[in-house]
Amino acid sequence: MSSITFDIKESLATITFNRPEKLNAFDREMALEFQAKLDFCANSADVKVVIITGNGKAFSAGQDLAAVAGSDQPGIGRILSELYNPIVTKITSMPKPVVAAVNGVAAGAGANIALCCDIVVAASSAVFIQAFSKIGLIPDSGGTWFLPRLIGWQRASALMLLGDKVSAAEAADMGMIFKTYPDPEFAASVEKIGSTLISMPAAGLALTKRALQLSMNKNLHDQLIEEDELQQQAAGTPAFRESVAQFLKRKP
Ligand code: T3D
Repeated sequence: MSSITFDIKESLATITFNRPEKLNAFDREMALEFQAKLDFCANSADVKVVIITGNGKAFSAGQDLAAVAGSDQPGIGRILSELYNPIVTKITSMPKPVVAAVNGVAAGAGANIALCCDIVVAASSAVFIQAFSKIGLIPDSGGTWFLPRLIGWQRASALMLLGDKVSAAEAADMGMIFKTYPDPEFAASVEKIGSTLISMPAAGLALTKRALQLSMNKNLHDQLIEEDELQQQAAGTPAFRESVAQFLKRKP
């Protein structure tokens, strides 16, 4: 059975982590397969929006700790450069919205892969754990970059040092994620987010993602220049002209 399942419906691609008996922990094969699916989504004209989720009761418990103890595994540095860093880069550089639909526990790299996505939503029973400190590691997969920017340095520092469990509701309250939905409504709510994104002009979404990412490292003056440049690109698309024409045709 494949450790990743993949499905495309009406331009909405769903990548599902599929090692439920291991809480969707990543071994090397799963991480490489995930990378391949992200590459496909980035390059395929059939995909406008990507949803990442997990099968079973977990989103992902991060690195498979049993696999990392094996003698044929690369060292930690190589695990990051070969497996996790490319995943984060592929998600953040993909010119399409990527939604993390966190259906259950998200720990370690599993949590931080969710947090690098463009929209992060969670089922109410989900929890987020910066599990690294408990096993003597530092948070990786972009966690030290994203988490302080999402929730502020102090809360990020405390969560990363203590390794506390954060409920979906707490995560939403502190701005770590966008929203939480009751478990029974989760799948339908994620589908609605997907269909809303699909219905919108793709180039504008891609340029919005780019603008937000650029803003992370720029002052206001430089960001205004970036907005000017990106808005010119957006305004030059047929989708913009068609959408404005449609709007102006609306009946009062
Ligand atoms: O070299 C490097 O490692 C660098 C890269 C690091 C990236 C990382 O992600 S490091 C962080 C790795 N992840 C963790 O430390 C989390 C470990 N897991 C847990 O703390 C707990 O499992 C959870 C809090 C996530 C969930 O707890 P619970 O009580 O709901 O489930 P459980 O009973 O602990 O786990 C269920 C099964 O999944 C169990 O297997 P079994 O006993 O039924 O056969 C457990 O061993 C397995 N499992 C859970 N997490 C992992 C795992 N197996 C391998 N690796 C895991 N990370």
